[in-house]
Amino acid sequence: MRLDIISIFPEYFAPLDVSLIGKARERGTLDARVHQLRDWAHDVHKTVDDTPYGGGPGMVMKPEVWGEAIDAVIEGGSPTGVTGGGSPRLIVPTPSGRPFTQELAQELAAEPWLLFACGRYEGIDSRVMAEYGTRLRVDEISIGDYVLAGGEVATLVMVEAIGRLLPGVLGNAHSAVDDSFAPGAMRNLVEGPVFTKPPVWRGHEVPPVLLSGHHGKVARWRRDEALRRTVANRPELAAALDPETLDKHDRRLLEELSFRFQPEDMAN
Ligand code: JBE
Repeated sequence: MRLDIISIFPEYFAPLDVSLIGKARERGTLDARVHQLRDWAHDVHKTVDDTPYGGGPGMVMKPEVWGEAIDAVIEGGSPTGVTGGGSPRLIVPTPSGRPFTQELAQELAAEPWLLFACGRYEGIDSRVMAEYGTRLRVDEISIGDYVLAGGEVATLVMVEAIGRLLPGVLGNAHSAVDDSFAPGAMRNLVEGPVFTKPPVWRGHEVPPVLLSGHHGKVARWRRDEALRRTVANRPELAAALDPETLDKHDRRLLEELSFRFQPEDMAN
């Protein structure tokens, strides 16, 4: 995968040299390039922002500098690179975007080329998204309902979620498909607790069933714990469970757990 990131803070992306993503870059599985937006600003102060039309607080990122930056990155990549003359999918992290999910991470992991445009301040002049929307697939994406200082950390989050799905990036090929939110048997449930040696630590015992060697009982216990945690921490996921995917034991456990919840806890 080819990955370009445009930001006024390229230093934010030092973590891309580390761990799984760092190794994927060394091996060439991931060709990641970080660009300084100000390289395409022409005035002496390398200005990238201006006051918002219509008034209001904060500053808005200027369209001209973004246009030149995005054009240059697209043109620099298409003639010869691994992208085969194609164009990138443009991703703009913003709290007003559609939610980033594991499903979207999987979709993006299948793309040959992604370009992340990291806005600061109150965001990027909306005409930039309109302009590239006529030529590229443009996605405004939010990683969650909180306000970050800019798109950089959201980009890191998405790149990590996408990067670990690339073929050959995870050491254990099964790790990615077992994830709580990956499609499959455990979709819509969060994972239960995990344990390793020693069997007793500071007086806390590992649940004996996990030491029993009884695979069926272990699987049942893990599913019970996943259901308990989902009800406790993610009532909206529990409420959305498809009864068709639940066995008798699941339903009995959920009924037991539901008695402990007030109706307002179950609403969203
Ligand atoms: O989620 N996001 O992509 C964001 C981007 C910029 C600021 N806050 C966010 N939550």
